Amino acid sequence: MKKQHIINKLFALVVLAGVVTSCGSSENSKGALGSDVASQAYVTPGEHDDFYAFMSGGFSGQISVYGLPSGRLFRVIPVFSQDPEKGYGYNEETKPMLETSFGFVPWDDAHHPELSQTNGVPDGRWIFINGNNTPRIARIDLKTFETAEIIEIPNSGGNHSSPFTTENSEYIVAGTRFSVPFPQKDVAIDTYKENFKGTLSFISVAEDGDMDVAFQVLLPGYDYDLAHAGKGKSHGWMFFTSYNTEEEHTLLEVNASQRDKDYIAAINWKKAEEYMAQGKFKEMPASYVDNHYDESKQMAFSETRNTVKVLIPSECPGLVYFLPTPKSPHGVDVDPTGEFIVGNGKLSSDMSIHSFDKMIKAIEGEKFETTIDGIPILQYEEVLSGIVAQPGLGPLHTEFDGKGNAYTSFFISSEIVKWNLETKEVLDRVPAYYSIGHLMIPGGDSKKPWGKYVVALNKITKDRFLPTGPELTQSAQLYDISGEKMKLILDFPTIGEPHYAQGIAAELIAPNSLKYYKLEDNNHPHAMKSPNDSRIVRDGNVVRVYMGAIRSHFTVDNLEGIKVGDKVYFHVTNLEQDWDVPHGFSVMGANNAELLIMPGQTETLLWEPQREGVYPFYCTDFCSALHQEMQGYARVSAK
Ligand code: CUK
Ligand code: CUA
Repeated sequence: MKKQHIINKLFALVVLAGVVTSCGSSENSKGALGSDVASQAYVTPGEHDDFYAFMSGGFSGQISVYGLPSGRLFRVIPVFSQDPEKGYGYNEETKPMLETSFGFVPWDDAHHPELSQTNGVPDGRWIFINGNNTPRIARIDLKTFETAEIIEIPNSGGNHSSPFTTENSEYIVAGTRFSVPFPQKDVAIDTYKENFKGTLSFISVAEDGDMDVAFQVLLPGYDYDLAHAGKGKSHGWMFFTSYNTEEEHTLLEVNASQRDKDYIAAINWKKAEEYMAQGKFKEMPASYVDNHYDESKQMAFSETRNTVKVLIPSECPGLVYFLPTPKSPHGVDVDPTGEFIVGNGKLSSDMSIHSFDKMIKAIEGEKFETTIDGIPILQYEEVLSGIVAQPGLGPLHTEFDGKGNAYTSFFISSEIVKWNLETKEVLDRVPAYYSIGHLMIPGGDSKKPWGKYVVALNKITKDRFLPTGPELTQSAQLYDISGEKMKLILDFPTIGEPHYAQGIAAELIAPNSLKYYKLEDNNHPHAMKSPNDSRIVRDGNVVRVYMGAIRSHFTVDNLEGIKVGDKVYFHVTNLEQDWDVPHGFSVMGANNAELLIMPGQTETLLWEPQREGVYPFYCTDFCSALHQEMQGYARVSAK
């Protein structure tokens, strides 16, 4: 309560600051954007945007897809959520995607979308995103914009520092936000120091995208918050921030931030591969599932896994080092050259920037303060490149423009600060309305940022949009960064709480976008290839209705012989072979959702009729002038 009060006061100050700085210019103040600024975000009707932006949907468990610079919303991709618009998580084909070792979990808290990369540059094949709550990582196929795989992360408690990629998506990583008993067991919480451990997971990504838990690194019981991979000269390393290095189990602030410095954990994953090849891992029991959507069968399958390979740093010298970093570092970001490692201590008033070259020298010269569980702690001064002095309050995340500049978000002072990587000099600052969390430059965490825009992903909306009751839309802001000074050019609303986002040039995705599924390649076990395959098959109380959908009728439109207590599976195949002609299907009283079937695809709705009668069904997606005639009846008789 008190905290909220202080935050409100800070807002007032920040708003005031915004008004004051905008007096002399028309920039960045509410409602005062000049027409030249407004036109920069304007995309003429019929024209396309230059970039795709993928925003995490936060606690909606989704990803939303926007165009930049227009801020237009194109699609919401359900990932860790059921979505009645698309039937995802309701139809029989996609339900297995939401299976976990805890059963069906149709919700999660998604924070960080991360595009797959080739040679350190986003390549437009897939986007990954973490489920924070029930630790999972999803892979979304950017040909179809559909979730293709969800893998659970074992031995993790909160999957926050995830899923950041290496330069060729050899691995994506997942670090546990909460340390937990390892392996999980019933112990007193105040035995934290002896029983709780942190794990960092390296998930391999095969050529076809298939994810696997390749290995885990067992670490002290800290909280591992965020990560980013080395690139260029630092390729082969992965950096994770940690806080609560006091290993407290009750995180009232007084406990968890006593220390002057926490750590960035630097993991040499090339070395890890050597240790794996030498068999230096421990095979530990673990229970987790891996769910795949098989595109050929158009169906998801769950597989349970029972073991995981674990590397223990004290038995693997050279695998892990700790870099002392002031005051609860949150984000850790590596610049496009791979030299600067920016760990943002959110309770620190300065920013300490580490040097990769100095880190290697410090390792070679054994400039260690001490070791913890066999992990050397490097001397702070030996790895420090320099300090950005007093840049703002509450630094969180940093992205890069590829021209030697860094852009850091400051939550408490609610601003973006641009500074020079070499000189550590602050070059520009703009207010963000209000309380910015992450920020995103298209390609801004990769080797080659596009560097034209930065998007602020703000935590608080307040008065930026028309009010909608107690819950307001989320607030993003777009700034032009092509000049020396940042210029605010657009406010746009977003879905859920978008933590992080990723952007990519449209031409890397648009030409590969699938237009429809080929009927001849449809190997769904209940697919139809032509209207002649329509039929109704009964096996005990299971009734399968093979139904085609084609403008503008269902190939079975009068259905009799169903009894109360039957399980009726409507296997509906969309027989169209053309772009942008989905059909929908639902039946009155269906107690799950509708289907939305893409051309060439088969989807299944389970209906368990409760009462006798005659029930209409119809197509839910407007498909032709005779869409309204695309309908039928199902008759249900007594048992
Ligand atoms: S984050 Cu997840 S709590 Cu700074 Cu990536 Cu907001
Ligand atoms: Cu098919 Cu409307």
